[in-house]
Amino acid sequence: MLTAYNYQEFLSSSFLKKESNKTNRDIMDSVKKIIDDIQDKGDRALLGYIEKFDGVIPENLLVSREERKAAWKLVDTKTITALRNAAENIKSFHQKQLQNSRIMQQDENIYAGQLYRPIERVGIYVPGGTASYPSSVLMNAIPAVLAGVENVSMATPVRNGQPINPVLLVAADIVGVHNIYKVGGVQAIAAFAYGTETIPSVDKIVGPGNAYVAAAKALVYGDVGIDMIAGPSEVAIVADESANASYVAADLIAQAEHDPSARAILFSLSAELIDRVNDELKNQCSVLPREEIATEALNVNGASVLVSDIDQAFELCNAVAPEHLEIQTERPLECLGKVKHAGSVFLGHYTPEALGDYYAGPNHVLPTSGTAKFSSGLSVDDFIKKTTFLYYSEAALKDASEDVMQLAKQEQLEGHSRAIEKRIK
Ligand code: HSO
Ligand code: ZN
Repeated sequence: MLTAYNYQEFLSSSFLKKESNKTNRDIMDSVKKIIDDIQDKGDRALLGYIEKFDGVIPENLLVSREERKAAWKLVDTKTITALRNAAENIKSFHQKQLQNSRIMQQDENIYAGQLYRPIERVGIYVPGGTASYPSSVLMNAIPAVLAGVENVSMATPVRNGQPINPVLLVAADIVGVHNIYKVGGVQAIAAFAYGTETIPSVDKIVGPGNAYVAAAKALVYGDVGIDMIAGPSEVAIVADESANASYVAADLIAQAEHDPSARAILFSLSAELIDRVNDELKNQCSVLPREEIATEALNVNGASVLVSDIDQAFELCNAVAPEHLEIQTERPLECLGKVKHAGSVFLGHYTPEALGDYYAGPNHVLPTSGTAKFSSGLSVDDFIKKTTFLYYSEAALKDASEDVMQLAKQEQLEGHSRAIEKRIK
């Protein structure tokens, strides 16, 4: 099931090649046309695209209070409890990410520092179809609300007049999403970016989506902020002889069932473990509701790499910079220092990624496709801006004046120099 590699083979495998965004580029033209249209014509264009792509124009784009209230009656109490408990865990983890504004330099003549201020308006995109996850509502909205965002809106498509999944609406209520709009795809991103008569614009758009949504986010970036352009989900597992093959296989499958292009990589110190994991994969996939998706992902994008020692495992793993990294070894905490690049790390035999996907506290919106080399998972920081401030007394300005005027003259900006000079005379 998993394609077998050794150290050398893996180094030259496709897992370590940068993927181009070519498919995105191919669809850019059509996506740009929709965005331009909505920017120009507002609701009139927006409603036209909703009809074209989703079949029916909802009577009201804004989900009403009554619809949100009614959703609670359609969701069983176990699910509500689980969502509430998950939300509590996620809140308490993200709460500790908050930082106060600070003065970083201070004497009687000079002070300087940073003001931390929330973004005012955020739009969360929630896809329709099979990747429409209530857990993603929690993961995107909680850090925004904690950061102090005044208005958190959400957009999700309504296909052919079908009602929105009530669990999404309940999740949105639990975390305090203010407005929910029945619009999806490129239309939703354009409306959030530029605003229409019924959908106010936001300052930042977050949330996953298909290739069209990703292309739309890339196009509006700069006019508004975006979180990231997410690729297919991936997991890497570093395992030694102490690992349980059935747990390892289960976690590879949990990733693989997301998407046929999901990646699952096992770095193993034991050849025997690889054999046992492959047997387990076969057995466990055969009784999985999403067998077809998982099997395809594992066959096409699944890998096992036999490594000679733990350092070799981490060398390769850091080269992949996986979105999720599980360390199923005897002393996992001792390996944490070897991790250079990964979105989120899961330590030990009883910490499956699924725990983090839903519940434990850390965010599940994470950098994919090797982007963990330069970026981080979603946190309250994504909803905060840092504004620097500065105060100089007359005496302090005098002290600095000669250097500043010299540098201004170097750049031939005499006006700058005089702005100093006027004050020190
Ligand atoms: N593993 C996904 C998140 C998710 N899993 C949502 C289940 N629901 C990407 O990190
Ligand atoms: Zn998942």
